[in-house]
Amino acid sequence: MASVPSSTSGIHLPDTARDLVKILVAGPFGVGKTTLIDSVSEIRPLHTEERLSEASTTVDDLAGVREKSTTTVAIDFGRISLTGGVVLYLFGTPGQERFRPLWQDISYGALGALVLIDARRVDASFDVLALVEEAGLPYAVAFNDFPDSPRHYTEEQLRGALDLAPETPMVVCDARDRDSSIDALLALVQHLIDHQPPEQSR
Ligand SMILES: Nc1nc2c(ncn2[C@@H]2O[C@H](COP(=O)(O)OP(=O)(O)OP(=O)(O)O)[C@@H](O)[C@H]2O)c(=O)[nH]1
Ligand SMILES: [Mg+2]
Repeated sequence: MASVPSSTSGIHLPDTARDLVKILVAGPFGVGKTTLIDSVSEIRPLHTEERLSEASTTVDDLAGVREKSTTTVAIDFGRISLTGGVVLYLFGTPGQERFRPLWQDISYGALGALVLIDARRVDASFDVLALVEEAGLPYAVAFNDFPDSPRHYTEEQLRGALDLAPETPMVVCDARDRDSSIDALLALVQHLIDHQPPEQSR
């Protein structure tokens, strides 16, 4: 199982880098994608944040994310090196529907996706899950834990609500916490290793 070396800093790739993997961090508006990439990236992350304006309130659904003041308008980008020479290049997708035309370009060449979910508004994730499935990307889902997230649902109920395949990893994370976010990415990496197509198996 991959893990993270104790020291991962600096802009240069470690000499041990062997497998460079593009990963999408996807999810609906305001679920914590930018926050997760910020918390795990060993390089200064690239963000394309713009302030939410009055004008956007008629276009963007702010339900559940009232306190949000900025939004990603193109991509987030970060990098994290794991042990065993695996380096993840993290591409955060914009959450808002009006930026969907960017999706095909951003997802090009990705090996998998970590789909962040907000348990307070699970239905907001359906579009993104459909996009990831249409793209044929293997994925893991991570419930980003907000203080008022409902805690009474069973794993079975959550899997049922999202219509997840039994093998799809489902974890809970706190996108603000590096270790917790890395654990979510590791669940995805393990899934990719376990389900890689036969021709890529070594
Ligand atoms: N309590 C709590 N707040 C969080 C967590 N993750 C993100 N936030 C807050 O939620 C807000 C949304 O986070 P972002 O990271 O901007 O969300 P996003 O998915 O990138 O949003 P868009 O790019 O606009 O789609 C921010 O104010 C974060 O500080 C979390 O795990 N717990
Ligand atoms: Mg964002």
